[in-house]
Amino acid sequence: MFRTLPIAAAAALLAMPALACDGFEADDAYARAATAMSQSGAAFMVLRNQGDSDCRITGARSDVAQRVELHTHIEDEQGVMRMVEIEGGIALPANGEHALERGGDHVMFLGLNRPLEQGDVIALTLIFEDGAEVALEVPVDNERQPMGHGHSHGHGHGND
Ligand SMILES: [Cu+2]
Repeated sequence: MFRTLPIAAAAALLAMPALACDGFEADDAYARAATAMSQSGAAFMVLRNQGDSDCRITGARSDVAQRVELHTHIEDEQGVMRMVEIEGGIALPANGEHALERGGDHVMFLGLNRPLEQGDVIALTLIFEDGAEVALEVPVDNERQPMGHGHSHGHGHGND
């Protein structure tokens, strides 16, 4: 009885069209680099899945950087925060959301092809597990302060 379950599941998958992440939406997206000389930058946004099925973002690309990775921060054994690639991508449960924010998960631009200048709009493509892609236009906002740090009266020293 149980032995037949995987086959039934596979058949059900085949019967369904390969749907993209239907209810996907990216809100409040912005990109930044710490300085005009930075070789890397990052993008932040709120990822929303308003659809009824789970989906997963497994990659991204952009013409602004040689490599684009999905990153998160972890604290290593020495208590130092490090950035690492998110294994398996970013899961977006049905009717759920996931924030990409400073100090947390983010889209990382490695090897910038050009500086991220205030007011620029960059193209960013998110790639889903099923191969579907969503193209976003992301404004560069180097002046944006991290959430939860209150209003800074200095000149931001971005360190992420
Ligand atoms: Cu990173």
